[in-house]
Amino acid sequence: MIRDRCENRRLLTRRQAIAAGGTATLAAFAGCLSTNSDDNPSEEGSGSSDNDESDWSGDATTVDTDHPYTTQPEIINLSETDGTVTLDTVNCRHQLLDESVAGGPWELPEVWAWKADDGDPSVPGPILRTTEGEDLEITYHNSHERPHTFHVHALGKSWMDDGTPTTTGKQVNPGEEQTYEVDTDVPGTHLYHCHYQTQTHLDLGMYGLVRVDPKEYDQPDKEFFLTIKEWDTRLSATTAGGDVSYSHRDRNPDAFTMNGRAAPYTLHPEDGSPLIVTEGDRVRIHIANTGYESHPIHLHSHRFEVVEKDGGVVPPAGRHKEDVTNIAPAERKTIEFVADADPGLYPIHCHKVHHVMNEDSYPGGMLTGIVYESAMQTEQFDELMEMAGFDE
Ligand SMILES: [Cu+2]
Repeated sequence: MIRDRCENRRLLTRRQAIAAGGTATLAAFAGCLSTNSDDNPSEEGSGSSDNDESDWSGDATTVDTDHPYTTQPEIINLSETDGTVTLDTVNCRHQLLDESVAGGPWELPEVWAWKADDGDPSVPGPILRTTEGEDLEITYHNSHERPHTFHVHALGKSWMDDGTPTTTGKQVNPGEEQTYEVDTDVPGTHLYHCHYQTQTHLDLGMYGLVRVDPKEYDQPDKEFFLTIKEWDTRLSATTAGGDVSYSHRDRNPDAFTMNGRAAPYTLHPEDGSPLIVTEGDRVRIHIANTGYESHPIHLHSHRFEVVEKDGGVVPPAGRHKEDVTNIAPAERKTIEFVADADPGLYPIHCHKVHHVMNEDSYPGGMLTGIVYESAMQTEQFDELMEMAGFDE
């Protein structure tokens, strides 16, 4: 009976559910999965070998927690703080889609979100921005209930600051802290993440970017960060205490995000990350893949060049115009183009097109848009904003 109720839940969008029965309907559905479990199979990563999913509706939204919601990632200018920042981890819920939008799953009931200093936790974590040559002191103060570490790609550091317990024997236990001294010897866009039980901790949202601008950075007219990732929402559901088994060997993504949101929520001007440009702008997008699968990113009607990859500058002789570039897990590519198309609205999306879906609903998932300012007065833009759940 419980199962039937959950399956019914899947047939309704939340908007329909509210229309049909108001909050009482939602409350009835909220109890579909147990929220009590002392045993958390996700921590050691192997999960349960008994993959009986008979009670699982496939919708992580049906697991309830009262964690606070994540916010949008902030960009922290470390040049203004002498290179210091204190990071921590907070249990949060994370909204993939605005609840008025059709499709699903709508939210991850538990993520482990980075926060910086007095800021709010976010997935991806805060973007730590600095300039080449300004050394960093990144303190990880752990007030979460699990051990974690701070590990950053590409940048120089001593062995004990690599944040990798397997080789350093060091982790930051609950209540402890460690300061990681990191050089900014490699300009570029770099990934940071927790390296404790990485298969689980990274996949629960413990990732973010460090951006090191070269000393003489040729700032473009418009610059965006796009962190792409696919999710198997069962991991979040089981971590939140839902009655679902999950195995890393059986990871089967059902949510696809850009900067933590699924389309059309990605197009929401405040909660998403539409790329708003003016005709003639020189535009750079720093794309990073924090998932475990590759994602070929395609731009409509613009041809770009890959100008940086993993902290290396692509020499001009190696650049060429293209419209799709594959981004492997942990890879970072900076692409550059001129906003010289017919001013309008143009998708940018993963071309594994089944990643451009929210469950069975297309379009969704790993998609956002290039929006020309001059096209924002059109009815097409109004429709897009309505789809994105933005009604002001
Ligand atoms: Cu961790």
